[in-house]
Amino acid sequence: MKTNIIPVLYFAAGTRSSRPCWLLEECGVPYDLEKVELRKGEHKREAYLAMNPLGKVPALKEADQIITETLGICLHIADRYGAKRLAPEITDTNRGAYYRWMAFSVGSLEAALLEEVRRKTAEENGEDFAPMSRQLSSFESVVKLIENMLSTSDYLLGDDFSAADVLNGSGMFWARSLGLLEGYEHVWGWLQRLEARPAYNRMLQISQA
Ligand SMILES: N[C@@H](CCC(=O)N[C@@H](CS)C(=O)NCC(=O)O)C(=O)O
Repeated sequence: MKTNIIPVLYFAAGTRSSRPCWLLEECGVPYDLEKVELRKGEHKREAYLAMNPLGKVPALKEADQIITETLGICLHIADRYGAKRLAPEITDTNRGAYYRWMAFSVGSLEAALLEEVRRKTAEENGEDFAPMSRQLSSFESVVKLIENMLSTSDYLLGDDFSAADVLNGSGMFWARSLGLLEGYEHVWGWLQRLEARPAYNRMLQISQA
């Protein structure tokens, strides 16, 4: 088994790639960062499409293994490099809750947020808003669930920070920038705790470099 492989993160600032970047910084392990210039269309060139045929960032390369999809990459990083600090162990009673919140970040939070972005765009263009699907949870129901969760604990899994805070927190930073978090004091407090983390700030510096 290969043990000393340095992962390479394909990254573009201001995108979902900030999530695995933040997580790698939390792990404190060596990794290489390959910046992908979206404006130059580098993610649509043959070399990149060979890694991710969808032409999207992020992607993670480890020797011959390529992982795409932010959630998949983050699940991998937390288990592989997190030294048991970013994900409860498989036998831990919190592992089920961890899976729930990791999946929630994409299946519920991100889906609801994308609907809010569509709603805002329709409003700005003076168009009627037609929901993508009635099956999606509303952003209000999603944020209320997180607000309720955080009224009794500092982080989504309780006292301990985990990769679930990175994924859901990143979504909520976006929601805050859209003005969707007024009145959710526990979510605001949690985001402030996340913003105070040195690894989060290193990720921001990397994004601005
Ligand atoms: N489901 C994918 C979505 C990735 C995605 O949409 N990435 C965006 C940036 S946040 C992208 O690469 N956009 C460039 C484009 O579509 O041309 C994931 O979670 O990784």
